[in-house]
Amino acid sequence: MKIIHCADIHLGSKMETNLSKEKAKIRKEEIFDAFNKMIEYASSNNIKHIIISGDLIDSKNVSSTVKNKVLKIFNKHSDINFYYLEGNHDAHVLDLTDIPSNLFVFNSEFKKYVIDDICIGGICSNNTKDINFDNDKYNILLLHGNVVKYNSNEKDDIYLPNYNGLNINYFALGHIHKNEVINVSKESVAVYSGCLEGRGFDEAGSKGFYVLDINDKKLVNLEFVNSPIRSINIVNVDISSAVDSDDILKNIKNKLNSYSKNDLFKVILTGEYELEVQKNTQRITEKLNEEYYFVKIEDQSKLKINYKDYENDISLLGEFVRTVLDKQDLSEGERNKILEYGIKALKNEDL
Ligand SMILES: [Mn+2]
Repeated sequence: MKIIHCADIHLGSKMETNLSKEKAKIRKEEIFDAFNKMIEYASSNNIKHIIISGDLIDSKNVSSTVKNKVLKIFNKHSDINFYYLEGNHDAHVLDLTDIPSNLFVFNSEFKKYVIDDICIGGICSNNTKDINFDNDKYNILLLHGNVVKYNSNEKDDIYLPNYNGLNINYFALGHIHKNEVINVSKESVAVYSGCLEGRGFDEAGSKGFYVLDINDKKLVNLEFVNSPIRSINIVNVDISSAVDSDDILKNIKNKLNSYSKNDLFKVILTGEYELEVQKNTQRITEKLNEEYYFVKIEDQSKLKINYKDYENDISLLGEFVRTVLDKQDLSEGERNKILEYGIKALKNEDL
């Protein structure tokens, strides 16, 4: 039997960091699209059970339109069962007095549902004392929190050795937005599905859900389906060889060539550039945004200065460079900017 495991969808999330109001609105819809796309995947692959390990909804402050839209999705797919654990963002957000019959909710008390030889249980806390699984089933436990290396009393911390002996075969985890598989023992695995769609550059990389294939009480296959509507990418571009701004733009475009124009990018400029390179990151950003859905540039490149050239230079330029290099309270970025502008000004070059 196949089961989907997802988490941290954050429906209703505002998506306003980085993006314009119009784009944020579209991205907000696209989070729903990603959720619907996963359910479509389930439908077309005849998968009847979907686990949602918390933070389905972004916050308790989402509009009732968002909440109704979520319930409508469950109602629409009445042939699929949804096992939903409330997370730290969406505790008590859905009105549980009138929920669809195919939605099974876990909150503060341990509950479990049996499907043939598989049992799906869940609890909102790291309290283990009420967890009771039979040892003749393949047992899945939904939890929402941080897997930690040392035992801790923090309510969001999950210390896996505390679950030893409870017959758990699959920890369906949520809370960490990056997908990860943690091998616990020969019979047990802990899995973070990560979120379905990256919401910012701290959520770059592959995004999607896991498909568990359980046969005869064994996990015979675990597949990650990477399926974001738009992927979020952080791309390093070394500009050391660039001779001017157009050249930098060309270097970036070459690097972005292998990605979709519909994606979001943070381009990090690295390397050392010559003083003569007129690096206009604002213009480069504008040009890239004409072609790609969203690009922002983080400039970590450095002005190439041969400090030896100025060591014994008694000119004003030499004095200036030495003074700036001696200033201990400047950050690397500030130092570069001051050196660049100062040297150009003193050499009568365009700023
Ligand atoms: Mn969370």
